Order: sequence, then structure tokens, then C-alpha cells
Amino acid sequence: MKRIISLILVLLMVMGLCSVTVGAFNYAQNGLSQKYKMEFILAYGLSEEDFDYCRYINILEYNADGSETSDEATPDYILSYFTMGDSSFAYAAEAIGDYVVISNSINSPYEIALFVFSTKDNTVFTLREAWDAQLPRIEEIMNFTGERIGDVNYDDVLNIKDATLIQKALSDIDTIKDDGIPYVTYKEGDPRCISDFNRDGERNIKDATAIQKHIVGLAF
Ligand SMILES: [Ca+2]
Ligand SMILES: [Ca+2]
Repeated sequence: MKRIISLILVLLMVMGLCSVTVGAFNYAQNGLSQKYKMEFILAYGLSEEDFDYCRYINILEYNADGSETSDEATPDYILSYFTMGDSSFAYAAEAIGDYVVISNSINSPYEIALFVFSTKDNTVFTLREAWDAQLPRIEEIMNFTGERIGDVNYDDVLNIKDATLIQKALSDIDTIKDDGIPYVTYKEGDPRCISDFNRDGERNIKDATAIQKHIVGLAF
């Protein structure tokens, strides 16, 4: 799903469209993006020389209240996909909060090449910091950049269907594709496995039960 969105975005950029709304986010690749690129780098504590090495940056603008952004108004937050000069493109995944997120730069000098920039106070949050601070609309951001742990059918909703799919996979009636984000190879016990809902390093019936309990608001 995310790969399809990325391909569509790249295609639209190639076609010369300046911005396009994806869900509730506005994807910008215009003069405004270049302005934020510099602000973003300086806010993160990098030197202006580093700017030359920033070869790739994608911007998603959004407002805290869910309203649409425009070229005229400053968005409240900017989600950035950020790659430094010598980085090669290779997908890396990391478990953050209730999600597994991806970076497209395993050699980035940062924990993961996804950041949220607050335009109000020029603050840069790593995705983990953004999750810990529970920034506005953080779940939408995490869903956009990764997968919810336990959402084994990848429909962006955690519900009984996911618990059922885990049960079927355990009985070899069905399979869980990739057990993670399709870009990354996972082994059972990997802390990034999407099916390991209770985070104990194993996929078993306890994960299906934990999802069922979570759905009805019980601790697991
Ligand atoms: Ca699901
Ligand atoms: Ca488990």
C-alpha cells in the first residue's frame, strides 16, 4: 500500500504537479519545500555545508486540526523523508510505539530518516520523539509511514480479522504476507514482526488473544 502511494507520488512529481493531497496530508515538492529543507536542516543542528549533502527530501505538510494546507499558509507540521549525501537506498525498519516504520536510508546518520518539523517553534522531532510526545495526528503519520503492529492483513485497521488471520496462519490455513513491511525480510522473533502483537518475540495464539482483548479494551 505504501509502496503504491510512493510510486503515485513520484509519478505525479515527474508529471510536474506541485502538490497533491494524500489522505489528509498535502504532499509538496515546490519552492516551499526548499525553504523548509533549509529550516529543517538548521533546526536539526546541522551546518549549512550539510545542506549540500542532503540529496533527497520529501515533504508532507499537515495541520494539527486536520484542515487542508495550502501554498499560502504555513502548515503546523511537516513530515520529512530525509536522506544525506552518501546514503544508499536500502530499506530499514524499526518498531516505534504501536507501529513498525521504515526508512529508505539504512546508512542515514540518524536513527531513522523520518522526522516531524513543527513550524511553530522550529522544533524537529524524530519519529520516536513524535510518538512519545503524541503529537497531533501521530497515528495517521505512523500509518502513512509504516504498519500498525498486529495489523497482519494490512488494511490500516486493527480488528478481529487480524486475530483470525493469526489463528489461521498458526493452523497453516492461511499465511501472513511478509510478516512486516514488504521491503524488509523478517525472521520469527524479530522485534519488528507485525504479527507479534504482545512483543514477546514469538508468533503464537497469545498474539491473537491479545488482539481480541485489546479490541474490547482489556489489558493483555
Ligand atoms: Ca487489519
Ligand atoms: Ca507474541
